[in-house]
Amino acid sequence: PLEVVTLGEPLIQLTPRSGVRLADATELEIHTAGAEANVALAMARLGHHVAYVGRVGSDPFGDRILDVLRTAGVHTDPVVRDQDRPTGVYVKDYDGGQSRMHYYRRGSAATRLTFEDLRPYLGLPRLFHTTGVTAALSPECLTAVQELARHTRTTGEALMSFDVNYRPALWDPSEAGPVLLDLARMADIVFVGCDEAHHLWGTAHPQKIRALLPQVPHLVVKDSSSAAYSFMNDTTIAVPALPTAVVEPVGAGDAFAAGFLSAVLNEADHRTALRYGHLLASAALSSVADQVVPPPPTQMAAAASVDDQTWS
Ligand code: KDG
Repeated sequence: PLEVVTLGEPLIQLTPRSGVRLADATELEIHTAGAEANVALAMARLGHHVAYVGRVGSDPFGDRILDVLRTAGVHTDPVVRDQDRPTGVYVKDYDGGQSRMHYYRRGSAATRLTFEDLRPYLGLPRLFHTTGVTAALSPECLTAVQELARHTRTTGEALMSFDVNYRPALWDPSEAGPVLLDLARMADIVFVGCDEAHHLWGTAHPQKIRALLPQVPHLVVKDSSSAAYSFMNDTTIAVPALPTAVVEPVGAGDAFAAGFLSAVLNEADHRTALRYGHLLASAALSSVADQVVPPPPTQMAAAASVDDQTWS
């Protein structure tokens, strides 16, 4: 049976060779990306039954994305192929040692996403997952995310997982702040980074972020490389991040969400869920690709079950 449905815009990612500036590059590698697609792939690779809802163009980039998702075992039947609009693209630049993202996605196929695209899957999964990236793409996309949140809230038939995922290139904090706060308040599981909470809501303090989202059944606050906090009812748990030599950070948040949600679906406790998140984030940080190849489930389980001293 279907466990997870993710909603979003899958992207083609073009990347120069590591360390080469885009302005000097003569070759670009092609990868697939997109926050929700990254979560879908990682969860399918962890053995979950996952479906992806989104839109791509009727172009070779769209073919490629569907091929990558299907090869990983993600169901893609309701992905709409738009005849007129292209698949979204982003280009990663290595400038001065830092990677920067340049979007070529305005007016892409996915900007026409609607709640109707989700219709074939209503009532089926245990969990829906989407992010603030999708909410930022167009008024139609924002409505689709809001309707999904309302649907899960009123029917109670599935959990809604929402990663705040603020992208400054897509909208200003003054516009995004209240919209993303409202969406987070409607979700059952929320992921937010301290840095993005600071940009959006003026606080990077985990307890103060909790005070903004007091009713969220399961709030996860990530303090970049130091720790992640889980707030559930009156309980707070903090788990330190794994020391990792960072090759490239993009995709680590999606990997964290995938690991955490996998543990939730397996009915693991919070500490284990945070550890699964860190384990996958660490794998993503160690690679230039946005999409993570998780360690085999038995290895994950063994790594997550060590005692506190061994973990930190
Ligand atoms: O979280 C990683 C994503 O940021 C990346 O894959 C591209 O989806 C993307 C976005 O919109 O930024």
